[in-house]
Order: sequence, then C-alpha cells, then structure tokens
Amino acid sequence: MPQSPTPRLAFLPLLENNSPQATAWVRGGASAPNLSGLVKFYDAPYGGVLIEAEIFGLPNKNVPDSTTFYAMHIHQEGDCSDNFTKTGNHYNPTMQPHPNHEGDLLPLFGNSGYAWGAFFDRRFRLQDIIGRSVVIHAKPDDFTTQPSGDSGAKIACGVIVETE
Ligand SMILES: [Cu+2]
Ligand SMILES: [Zn+2]
Repeated sequence: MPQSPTPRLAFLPLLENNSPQATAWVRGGASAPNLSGLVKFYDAPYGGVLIEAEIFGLPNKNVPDSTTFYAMHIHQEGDCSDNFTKTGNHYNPTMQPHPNHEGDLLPLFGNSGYAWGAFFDRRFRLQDIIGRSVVIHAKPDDFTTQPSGDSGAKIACGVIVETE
C-alpha cells in the first residue's frame, strides 16, 4: 500500500533525528517541586514550528489512573524568578483575545503526572519566542475566559533558549 504524503512523514524524522532549534527546561515551583521536563521547538516545513513536550511530576502524579489537563502557554517574559510572578501575559504581539494569542499552546494531558505531546504550530516564528517562557498552570485552559483561560496558578516555568 502506498504511503500518503502527509506532513507527518516530514515531522517524525525531525523529532527522531534532529536537534531542536530551541528548548525550555521546565521546573516546578513551590506548589509542584517534583515537576520537571523539556519542551523542544523545531523549525518545521510548511512554515511552522514543531513543538514536543515531555513533562514529569505534574500534580496528579499521586492519583492513580488520573488523566488531567494542564494549561500551557508561552508567556511574554523569560523570567521564571520569584515563583513565576515576572513572566507577564501570554505572548500576544498582535493584541488578540485569548485563546488566539500567539503564545496559546495545546494543553498538557497529565497521565498520573506524566505528559507527552507533539503538535504543529504556525502562530509564531521560532526566532520570536527565544528568551520568552513556557508556563504550565494548575488548571485546564477553558479557551474562553479573558485574558488567560481561567487556568489558575503558574506551577512551572522554563525559559526558551536557542540551542547551539
Ligand atoms: Cu500561562
Ligand atoms: Zn492566551
């Protein structure tokens, strides 16, 4: 059977064989001290960015068989100090309402604390997010409430850095 030439045929080798152009090491704050993980950003064909996240130790870690959503966004400022109070708003250079911010990402799906996901995103260019932050929240994003989807406290943060 012939393979359909869909974009995933280009995406999978990128994730498997290439180094990301940018990464964010995400670490939990006081409310989630065991949370850690890595978000990778790849320059992708079709004019977009491929984002892969693997996160350990989300708050539902101790709830067996739980499957819980956690909001994830790119925030304006790449400063995770002071328990993430300096990250600013969602990255939103074109002044859109939530969830149309350039920094609005797919949520994480925590499976007893572990989340893995990858998706294709054409909202921003890679060079525009270097030096900003990835923030994970305590609650799901409702994709409605302004300005940030009622996603609750910031529980983890990582600065997006360009890789060598
Ligand atoms: Cu956020
Ligand atoms: Zn937003």
